[in-house]
Amino acid sequence: MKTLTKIALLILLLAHSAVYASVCETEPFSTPSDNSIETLTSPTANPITLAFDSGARWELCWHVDNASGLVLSNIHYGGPGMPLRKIMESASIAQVIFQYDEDTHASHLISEQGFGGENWVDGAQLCKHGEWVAGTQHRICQQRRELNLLARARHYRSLPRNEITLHAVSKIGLNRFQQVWQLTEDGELNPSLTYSGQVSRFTDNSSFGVKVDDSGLYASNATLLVNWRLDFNIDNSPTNDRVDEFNFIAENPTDLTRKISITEITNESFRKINNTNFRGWRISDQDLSSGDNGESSPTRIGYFLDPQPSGYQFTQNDKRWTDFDIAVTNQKRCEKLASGNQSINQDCGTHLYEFVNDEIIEDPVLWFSLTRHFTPSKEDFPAIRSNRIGFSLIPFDWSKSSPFSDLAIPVNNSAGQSQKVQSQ
Ligand SMILES: [Ca+2]
Ligand SMILES: [Ca+2]
Ligand SMILES: [Ca+2]
Repeated sequence: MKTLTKIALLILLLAHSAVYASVCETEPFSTPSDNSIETLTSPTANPITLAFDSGARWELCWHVDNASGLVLSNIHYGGPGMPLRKIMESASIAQVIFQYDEDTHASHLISEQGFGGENWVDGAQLCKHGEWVAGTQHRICQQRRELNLLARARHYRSLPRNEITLHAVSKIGLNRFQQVWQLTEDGELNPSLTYSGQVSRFTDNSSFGVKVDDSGLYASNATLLVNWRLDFNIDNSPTNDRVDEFNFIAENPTDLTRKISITEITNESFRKINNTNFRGWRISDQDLSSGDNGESSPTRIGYFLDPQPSGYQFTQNDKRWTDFDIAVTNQKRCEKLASGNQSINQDCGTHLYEFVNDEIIEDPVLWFSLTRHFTPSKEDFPAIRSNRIGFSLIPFDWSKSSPFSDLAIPVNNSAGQSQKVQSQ
């Protein structure tokens, strides 16, 4: 009976994979226009399955866009014994703003230069600890590693938690940018960008740089803002997704307990982080509950955006969207870049401040920014040490109990042997 069930499951999975592969044939993320970044051929999305021994797996598509570099699309996750469920339509970097402390002008790297095209690095030396994943036009690097523990209990062997990371590198001048997407076994998705390279800018003003040699000049400090565009589409039903802001409020400073305040964001808006209230944002499907008593349960399947690493602010007079940490917009196909959007879509708005115009949100898109200030150091000179900027997207009420609990292995102390727990 068990064998028959396994065969039926295998057939279902194979049928699903066949359907899934064709879903990757999506249209290009950005369309070439007269003043666009040079486009030779349209990118084609490539399917990829990332499977863990536990049965958990991710399925998604990837392609290289001239502006954003690596773009993930049609992202699905399923825990052990759980069906694959769609999470996002697409996820990508929507802008990287780079500014030296002494400059008044900032470079908008994604719209002005792009992470794809000539700046994409397909070099063989970049996947030393992983394996290449070949696409139709480019390849990316995939790495696996054990993180921490999924489950630990007395008399049970600890269950390790694994992750698979996708890596893509772009170079602009002497600056090196590595996009990393960490996809964990238990459904967490952690986007990040690592900046490194070589010092290429010096100043004679000690207020704006660091002394790294005897030249009398200072290696310049700079600020980097990264904005990610996350078009959630939970369970492949985009118009019933909603965004809520969470605040954890202590009524007075000496309180050890905090009340949760949840407010729906119904119209396009900008929001800021609030470290005091541990503010975060959840996107969830209004009709989908993981419990059997879905009708009475107030919780819905979703993802929580934890902005905890945020803490710096990038301020520019003419780019007011950078004053905020997150924007929520109603999905529009032509709104792809947080600024300089007209370089790839001429008939669309230019930047986020134009996209956010109080529309009612039917199909939400999150735009999340993180900013870091960095200073070169004498120890690393002439290199710039790696600066990682990243955050977490955490599954929220995705299942009514841990899908990993049946996988724990009890240890038989007397015989010193172990035996797998049968879940059936
Ligand atoms: Ca939905
Ligand atoms: Ca709008
Ligand atoms: Ca959406």
